[in-house]
Amino acid sequence: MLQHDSPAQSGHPTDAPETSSLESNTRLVWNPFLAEYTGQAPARMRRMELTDDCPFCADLTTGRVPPESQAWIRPNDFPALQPPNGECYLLIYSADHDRTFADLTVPEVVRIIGLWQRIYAELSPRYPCVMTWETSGEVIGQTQRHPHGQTYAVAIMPEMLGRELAAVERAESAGDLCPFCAEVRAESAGPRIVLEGAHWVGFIPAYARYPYQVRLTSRAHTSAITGIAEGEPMEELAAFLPRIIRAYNRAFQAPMPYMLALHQLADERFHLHVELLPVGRAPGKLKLAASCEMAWGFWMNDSFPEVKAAELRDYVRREEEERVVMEQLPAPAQRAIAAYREQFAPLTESEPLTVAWAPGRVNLIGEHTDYNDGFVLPVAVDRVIALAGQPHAGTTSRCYSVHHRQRHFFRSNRAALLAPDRRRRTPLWVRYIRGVLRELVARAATPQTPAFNAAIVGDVPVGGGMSSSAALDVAVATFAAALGGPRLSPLETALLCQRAEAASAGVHTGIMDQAIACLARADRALLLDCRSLRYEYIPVRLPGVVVAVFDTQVSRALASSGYNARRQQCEAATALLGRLVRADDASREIRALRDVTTDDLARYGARLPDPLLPRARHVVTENARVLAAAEALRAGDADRLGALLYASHASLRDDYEVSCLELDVVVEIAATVPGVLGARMMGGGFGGSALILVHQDTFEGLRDVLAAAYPARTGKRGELHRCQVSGGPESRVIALDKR
Ligand code: GAF
Repeated sequence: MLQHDSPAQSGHPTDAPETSSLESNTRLVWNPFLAEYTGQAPARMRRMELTDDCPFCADLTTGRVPPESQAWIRPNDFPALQPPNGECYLLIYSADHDRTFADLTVPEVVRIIGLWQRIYAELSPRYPCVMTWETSGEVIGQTQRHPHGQTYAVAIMPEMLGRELAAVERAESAGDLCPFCAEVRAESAGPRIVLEGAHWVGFIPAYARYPYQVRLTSRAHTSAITGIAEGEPMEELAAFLPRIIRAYNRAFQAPMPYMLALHQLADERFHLHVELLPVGRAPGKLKLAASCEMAWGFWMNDSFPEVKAAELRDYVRREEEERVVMEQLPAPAQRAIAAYREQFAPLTESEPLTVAWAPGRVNLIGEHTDYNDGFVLPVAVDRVIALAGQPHAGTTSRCYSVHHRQRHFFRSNRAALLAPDRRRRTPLWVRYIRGVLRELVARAATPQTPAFNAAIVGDVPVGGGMSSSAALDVAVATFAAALGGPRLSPLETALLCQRAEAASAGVHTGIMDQAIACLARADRALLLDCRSLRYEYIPVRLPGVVVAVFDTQVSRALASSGYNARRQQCEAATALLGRLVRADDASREIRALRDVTTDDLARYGARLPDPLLPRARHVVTENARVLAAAEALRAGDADRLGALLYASHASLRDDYEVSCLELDVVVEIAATVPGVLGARMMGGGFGGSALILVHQDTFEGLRDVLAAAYPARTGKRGELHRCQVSGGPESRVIALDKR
């Protein structure tokens, strides 16, 4: 595994040669005054220092253990020690140049601990001391930023470990407990504790040299890292190490240079502990060693350990709380927070961060019925658009869209929002945001939304027929409310967002997308009467059935599609049918196609100019299908629901003519797969996504069939997603520390 020459033959560490030959690259020199060795290694002057060309990134094959892993052990090219005096190895932890030890997950640190064990097991039989460490920070001499640590196997006993061993020996001859075990007992639950668990105790020693110096000692008496059992003891260590470093970063509001060193010896009396030595003494105050420390070895701690331990405890607790909150957020909300941190001014503790999100939707059935005062049956899915940001006292709001990789700003005080946007090139996503804010300020006597900076991230495919624009609108309204702007009811919000979309994008949509984005509930479909805006939740109880969506990757924008044209055709059909019906029956009023029956179509349809009859027929039959689908859903009848989906697609394709080749192909292919219950195009049409109801056991098979057949027939790739029926918009105010 490890490459090395013959070990030192000299035996006892204190027998190490006082000097090795001058030809050697490294040597140990005895200091008779301080009774300690100094290493000398002139080759280290040639080390490559912090260049942009990372030598580790350049070679991520040599020394990989085990193969395919994300871990590498290599001999150090610029060793401080060579046999017989010692050996030096590099431990590279990640292929990702920009990660740090503090960013690593528990399983990743467990893997690193496995490396530490491996290298210790290899070297400890041949050397009295194996020093493993991990460091970060230029000021403490780290020459490569790529996440890595080192191990030195040394032929002598380093001074500090020698003294620690002597303490153990003194205790033993006095018949006392191991002093490390005694220290763990004394510190547990005491004022110097930073964090403690069932297996490890982290504290600032009473005699610490540095304000934030932490010792992490195992509760079980074991002399080296190889004594740490897999499972809980190892996982706790793996969780604690990065947690302490993250607490340092919080304390210093910046990545804090530190050294993380394993103290271990192949002597059963010794007690393994990890020393963490941050070199900062206070934020903005880096000091490696004061004069009295450098010149006399007399350390002067600038603080009391109890005070600093309380501080670190608090950072650890806050970090834990933040982690719990973060884990509960949808992935885009987490990414929006990260993007906000990257793109905007550093966070301060006094200004909490607000994050808000709203879902995309899958419409089970009821397409192009909403603007005809008809019925729809959508569900929200587990894909959202999220905004994360902070308010500020100015008048200019700044937004960064991760999807568009664009940053944009606009004046967001009342007067500026109410004035027309004269900038011709304002991107659509900004027009949506501004449009919602404008509608909010246009309402009389509502609280004002403060100006803000925010980052936007979503996983609702843009132009994918899952209503990303309504999700953005509703997320903005939810964000504004959380910042102190107007708090509206879900339906008021939906109507406001519908107006905003019409004004900012010029698309006169129905109310369905905004309504489901505002009103959604997990595991429920929304049966919405788009005339009265009365609604009913119907549980989606279809055991073993997956709601799948196939993104055709034909992007479409409502504005440029025939959406508005269809709407006008419906209005024209309504007007004509209204006149014809009332001529025969003055008591009837036809306000929208909702009021037309199939009998009316049979009787008057021939008098409608082309293409108004098929357009009206779609709406009339689709409304009936929605009500039938609601019944099927209530009864848990997935087959019936599936059949209605196919019928809806045929109607949208033939009568309403809003499908396209790709959508038809998906539905055709899906229909050939046993286990598929039904499929249809979804949303405005002309591209976007198709909905497929499929038995869970068939889902993967369907994916394979589509992956082969869809590209063959369309030349496009497409993608199948499984969706969860999820809840509506939410916001959180999170106290996040600056890092
Ligand atoms: C788009 C619109 F925004 C909705 O209002 C609805 O009309 C849908 O197309 C078609 O059913 O998503």
